[in-house]
Amino acid sequence: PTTIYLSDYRVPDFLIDKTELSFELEEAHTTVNSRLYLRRNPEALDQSAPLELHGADLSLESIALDGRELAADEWVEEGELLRIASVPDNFTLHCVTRIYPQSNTSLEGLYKSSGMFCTQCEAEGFRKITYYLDRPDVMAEFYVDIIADKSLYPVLLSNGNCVLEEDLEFGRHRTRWHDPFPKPAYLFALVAGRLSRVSDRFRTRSGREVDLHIYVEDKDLDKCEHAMTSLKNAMRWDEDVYGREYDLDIFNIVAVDDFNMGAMENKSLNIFNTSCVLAKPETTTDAGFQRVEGVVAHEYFHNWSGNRVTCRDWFQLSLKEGFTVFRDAEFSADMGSPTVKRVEDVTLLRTAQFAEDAGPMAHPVRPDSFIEISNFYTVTIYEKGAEVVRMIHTLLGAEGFRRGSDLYFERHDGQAVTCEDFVRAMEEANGVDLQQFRRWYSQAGTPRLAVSGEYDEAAQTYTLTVKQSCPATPGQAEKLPFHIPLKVALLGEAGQLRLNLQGHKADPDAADNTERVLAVTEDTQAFVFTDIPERPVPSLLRGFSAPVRLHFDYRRDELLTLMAKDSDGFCRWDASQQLGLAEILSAISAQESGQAAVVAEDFVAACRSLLLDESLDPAMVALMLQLPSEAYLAELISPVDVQAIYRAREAVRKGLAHALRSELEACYGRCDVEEEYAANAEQIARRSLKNTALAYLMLCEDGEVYALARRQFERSGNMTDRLAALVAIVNAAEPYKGEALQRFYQDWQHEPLVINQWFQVQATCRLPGTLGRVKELMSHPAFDIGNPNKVRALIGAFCGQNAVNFHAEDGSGYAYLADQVIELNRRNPQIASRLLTPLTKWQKYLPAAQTAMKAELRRILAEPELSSDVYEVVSKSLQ
Ligand code: DPP
Ligand code: ZN
Repeated sequence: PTTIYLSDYRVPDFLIDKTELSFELEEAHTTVNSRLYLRRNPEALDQSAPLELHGADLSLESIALDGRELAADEWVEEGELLRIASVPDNFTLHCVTRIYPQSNTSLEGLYKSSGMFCTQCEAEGFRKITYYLDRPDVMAEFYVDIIADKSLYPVLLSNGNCVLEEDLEFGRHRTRWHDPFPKPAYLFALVAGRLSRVSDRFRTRSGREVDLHIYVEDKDLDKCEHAMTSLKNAMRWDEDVYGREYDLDIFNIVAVDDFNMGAMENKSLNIFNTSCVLAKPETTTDAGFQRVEGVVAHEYFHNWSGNRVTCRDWFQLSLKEGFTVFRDAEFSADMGSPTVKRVEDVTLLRTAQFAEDAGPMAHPVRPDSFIEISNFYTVTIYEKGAEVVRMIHTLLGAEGFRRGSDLYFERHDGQAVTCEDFVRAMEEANGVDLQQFRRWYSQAGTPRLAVSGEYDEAAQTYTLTVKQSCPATPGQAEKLPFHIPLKVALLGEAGQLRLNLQGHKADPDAADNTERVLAVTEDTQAFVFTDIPERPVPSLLRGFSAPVRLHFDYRRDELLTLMAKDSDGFCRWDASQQLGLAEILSAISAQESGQAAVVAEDFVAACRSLLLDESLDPAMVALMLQLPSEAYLAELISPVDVQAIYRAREAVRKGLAHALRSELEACYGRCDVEEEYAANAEQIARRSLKNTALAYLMLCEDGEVYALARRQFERSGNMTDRLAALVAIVNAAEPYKGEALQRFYQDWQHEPLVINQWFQVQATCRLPGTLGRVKELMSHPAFDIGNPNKVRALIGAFCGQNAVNFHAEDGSGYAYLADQVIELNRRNPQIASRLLTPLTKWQKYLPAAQTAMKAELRRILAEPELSSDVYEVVSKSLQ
């Protein structure tokens, strides 16, 4: 496998003005006719370069240039390139290739999923369909014919507008599609199948009537309403917030059961994993509803941030993904509870992304090199990329950011551009200098901020001293200081203090001047606030204003103050997490010295006030009551002793449950209201607190709480409550468990997405014996290793979300994962490589675990025919 470098980027030697494709879909194979209208790129360095087209797993039937069949010595095939040495400056190339979608298990290119044909071309899947310039800076207008049996495949879809429909002989039919917007091959899509649809309309701000369709299997027609509502909300939101309208008369979504990613933003023909589009209360949890809303919006927003303005090369992936995640996060915040959404996103970032940044696969938001681009659809590109865009938003303010995005879209519409182009538009629209800020794109690693505060009573000043540093990452030993927006407030007895920063004017944007964004740009910097009448408690990194690890040596009472009083929801929640961490750390010490863990009275009291305070948002109460996750603790504690962390965390949870039992019961009762299900913020919040209370109550381990869980399991009509009860039952020493799992299966065996939940509940069970059960489930008739959702629900969930069992001291979890990766390596390299993540973090664990994990990585590396996907991750992890 070879490494590809950003620094080697060259403009394409050839451009394609028009691409005509014709697909003849049959049961044994598919024939693809392609006619490419090519010309030399006047900007290419080498004006006599040969034509090199990408192609993979294709069987070429014929190739003709300007109508003349090429002789065998006029072209060569080398690896993934087909080279024609001598071509004119303008010509058409006609290729006929044969492909085998039925046996394509990689789910990349054209493949079959439960009876339907569909495609996934991002990033480099189009080359599995026909020979092409498969790179995002080659954009062509597409005309696509699809021919197939009409009774098996009555619906034939591609991008753009349908311009022809006709019946052919032998029961076949043809549709022709034209997409007027030039696009790179990765946005091409084709769907053929027996599908039903739900339709609606949307009228854009300028009066365009858009037909909206969601295509699903007949049995799923009752699960489309939420996606449709979300789509319309997203279309309106993009008009309101970004001034961006939809640009065609038709917008299609298709749901597919076998899909590597969540969804794909193909122009006007989005293809979705069923798990990200189907929803109804009986089968879908609140989290599922929110995921559908977020993903539908994300893919729709790509129409501007991704399709109209796309990426020059794959190193710029975050240009579209970071920006679009930021856009969908803001959308979800506006549709629901902004603070809850922020806390959830920060939680993901601080666990998964910080871990990635600290591990062997660490890479900048704009990577410098890769072996396999599919490995770079990461939390760094997506979530950290979104944080980088959010910081620009924080630095420029909402209006400044909008000026920047307007300029970006206007200047680059129809182009394939870079992260640099994005930053420059933001700069130029606002007359600011983001030179140092650009380091966020080029430097990997999570910056650390060590902050200290000093109050000078005589001078009435408060000085915050901020030191930044960033650990080395692979290939980047030294880091230069970042430009970090640090949002702060100072809490006094009676509320937030007015902020006068020495040497600075008052912040004109801050309405009451009690919150300020400090520009941290140097290694060490002091910020002096004047006229501070009392010793304040600093509220730091408000709203998580930068993706950094911040340390401030808070006293306990200060954390309790922040937890009870801070007006910033993120900081309030974060204070609760720091207090929870302290409890867990002290429980670990207690265990080491053979003592029982005791939860501190003041922490119990703080949690009690949360439970009793009915004025608080129940969703926030639920989040604050949840102790830092094992995954987050693994980021904070070194080395990671998985078993000790798990036992300590459980001991603290148990301590809280016993101390707060009556409050938890009362809270449960208050939240347990009979109402018609709605996926709105208010109801979701209530269910979230109710189920948090239930999980705690289960730790009291008696018949009364078990009865409560059973009752909830048996009576609830929505999947959120039903599944939460099932999780509680499965994780308890509850004899009813087998029966509950059985019932759940009986009730839902006809719903694959629900059965995925059923697999996941069992795979994430914390009790001993889980690996054995997971192995048994792999031969359950409902399991299918070819279906990525099933693999994620069972194998992925066990290895990624069940630390205490995956890290079993006998190494059985590691060996299991390696076996699965080896099995999936050939079948579906993307999924195999994705599954590997937990093994790559070996450096964090105790020596014995490290040895066992590395041994499994070596075993994988020794396999013959490793895919480039798996090879890259394993070899980098062992470096
Ligand atoms: N389908 C993926 C996403 O939308 C890749 N573009 O993020
Ligand atoms: Zn995306």
